[in-house]
Amino acid sequence: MNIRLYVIHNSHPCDAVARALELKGLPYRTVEWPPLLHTVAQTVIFGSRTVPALRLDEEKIQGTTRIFHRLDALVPEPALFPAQRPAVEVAERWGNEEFQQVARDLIWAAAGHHPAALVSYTQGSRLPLPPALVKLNAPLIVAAERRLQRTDDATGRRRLAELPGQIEKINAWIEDGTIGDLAHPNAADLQILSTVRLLASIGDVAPLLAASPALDLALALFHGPVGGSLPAGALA
Ligand SMILES: N[C@@H](CCC(=O)N[C@@H](CS)C(=O)NCC(=O)O)C(=O)O
Repeated sequence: MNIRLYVIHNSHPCDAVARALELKGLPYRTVEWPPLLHTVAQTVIFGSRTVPALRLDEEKIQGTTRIFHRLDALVPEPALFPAQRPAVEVAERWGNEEFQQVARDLIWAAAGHHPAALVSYTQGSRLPLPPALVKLNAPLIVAAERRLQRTDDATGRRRLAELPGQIEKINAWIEDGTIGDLAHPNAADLQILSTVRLLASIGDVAPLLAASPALDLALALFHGPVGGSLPAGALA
C-alpha cells in the first residue's frame, strides 16, 4: 500500500499522525507543504484547508481523529482507540477540538512580538527555506497566521491564564491512566501530548508545564522537543 502523509512542519496534529503511523509499523512518505500555501493545496486535494491528511493509495482521509480510526481499522494492534475505554475517546476529542487550538493561539500571539524566532522553527523542515528569507518574511507570515487563527495579544493572555486549569485536567488523566502509559500509547496520548510538546517551546508557557508529568511524557513519546523556541516575556 502506498501511504502519503500531508503535513506542514512542526504542526502538532501532523506530528501526532506521523507517530501513529510509526506505532502501527506502517511505512509512509511525507509531503510537506509551505505553511499558509498548504490551505490552498489541501483544499484542492482533500476538500478542506487543514493538515494532517493521509492518502492510502487513492483513498483520502483528512483530520487526526478520522485518520486514527482509519489506522485502527487497517492495523488493529496496537489500538489507538482501545475497546472498552470511552475515557480515551473523551480525552482525544478534547485534545482535538479544544486543546490543539490553544497551542496555535499562543504560538502566533507570542510570535507577534518575536517574528524572527520563526527561523528557529524551520529546523528539520524538508523544504529548502533560506533562514534570511524566512526572517525577512516572518512579520508578514506572523500577521497572516494571526488573522487566520483569529489570535492576538488579548487571546494569548487569556489562553495563558486558562492553561493551568487545562494542565490540571491533563494531570488528572495521567493520574487515572487515561493517558501516559507509553508502553501502549493511545489516540489521546498522541493528540494531547503533541500539543504539550509544542507548547513547551513557548518561553512564557514552559514554566507552567515544568511541574507536570505531561512534559516528560510528551518528550518521550515524540523523541524530544520540537526544533524551535519563542523567548519568554511576550505574553506577560
Ligand atoms: N483539528 C483538526 C484541524 C487541524 C488543523 O487546524 N491544522 C492546522 C495546522 S496545525 C491547519 O492546517 N490550519 C489551517 C487552517 O486553519 O486553515 C485536526 O486535528 O485534523
